[in-house]
Amino acid sequence: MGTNQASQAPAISRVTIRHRTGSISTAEIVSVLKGEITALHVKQAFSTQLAEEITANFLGSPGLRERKDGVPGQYVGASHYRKDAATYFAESETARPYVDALFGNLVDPVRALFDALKRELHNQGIQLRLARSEHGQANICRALSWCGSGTFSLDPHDDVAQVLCAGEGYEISAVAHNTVAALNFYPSMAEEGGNLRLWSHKPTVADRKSQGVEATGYPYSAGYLRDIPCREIQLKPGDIALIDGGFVHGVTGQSGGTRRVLLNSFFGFARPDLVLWWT
Ligand SMILES: O=C(O)CCC(=O)C(=O)O
Ligand SMILES: [Fe+2]
Repeated sequence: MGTNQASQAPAISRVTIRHRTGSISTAEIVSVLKGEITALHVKQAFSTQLAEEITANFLGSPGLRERKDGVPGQYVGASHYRKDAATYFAESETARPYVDALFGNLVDPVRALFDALKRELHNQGIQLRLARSEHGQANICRALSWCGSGTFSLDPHDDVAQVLCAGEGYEISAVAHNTVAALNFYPSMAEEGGNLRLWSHKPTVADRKSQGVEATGYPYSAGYLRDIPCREIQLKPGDIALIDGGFVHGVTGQSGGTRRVLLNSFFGFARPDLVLWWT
C-alpha cells in the first residue's frame, strides 16, 4: 500500500438534516456545534421586512466589494479565507460600519442569535466571544452574493481547511479540530436554484492533499464527488441554515432576476470552555 490517498474512494459520513419552521433554539445550535446533527434548516426564521431591508442595504452599500481571492462573488464585511491575521482583523475593523448598516434601524438577527447562544453557553460555564487579535476583532457576520455561473454558483468546498491553515496570529486554528459551524441567514434567493447541497463526506487532511486543496478546501472536483451521496436544502428568503462546515457543501447554479444574498458567520469550540465566532 502506498501513501497516495488519491486512489482510495472518499469515506462516506452520514448527513442528518433537521428541518423546522419559525424560531431557532439554542439547544439545536449546540447540537450542530457538538456534531450531533449535520445541518439545521429553519424556514421563515426572520421576517420578510427584515429580509428586504438587508437585501436593499447590501445592494446599495458603499462597502460592497468584488471578491479577488479566486471565489466569484461580491461581499460586504471581511473574510479570513487566504488572509493573514493582520489583514483580516484590519479589514474587519474597516468594514464594521458597513456591516452594521446592513440592518438599518432594525434589530440584527445574527446578533440576537449570538446573544442567545452566549447566554446559553454561559450557563454551561462556556464563554462565547468574537475572535480577536492585536489588530482588531471579527465582525458578527459578512454579507455575500455568489456569482459563479454553471453547475454551481459557489463550488463544492469545506470550511475547515481555511481554519486549520489560518496561520500565525489567529486563535481560530484550534477550532478546526472540532466542529466548524457555518451559520447562514438568507435575506434573498434567486428565482431558481441557489440551493445548499451537502455531500456525505468530511474530507481529511490526506483527502485535501490528494485533491490539491490542502490549505483552502476549495474547490472539490465533480470527479472526486461523483460517487458520494448528496442532499439539498431548498432555501427561501427568511430561512436560516446552520451546518457542520466540515462536510463538503456548495451552492447550486441559479437563474432569474433576483440576487441571492446571505449573511454568513462561523463558530466553534477552541477549548472546552471557549467558543469563538468569526467570518
Ligand atoms: O451560500 C451558501 O448557502 C453557503 C455559503 C458557504 O458555504 C460559505 O460561505 O462558506
Ligand atoms: Fe462554506
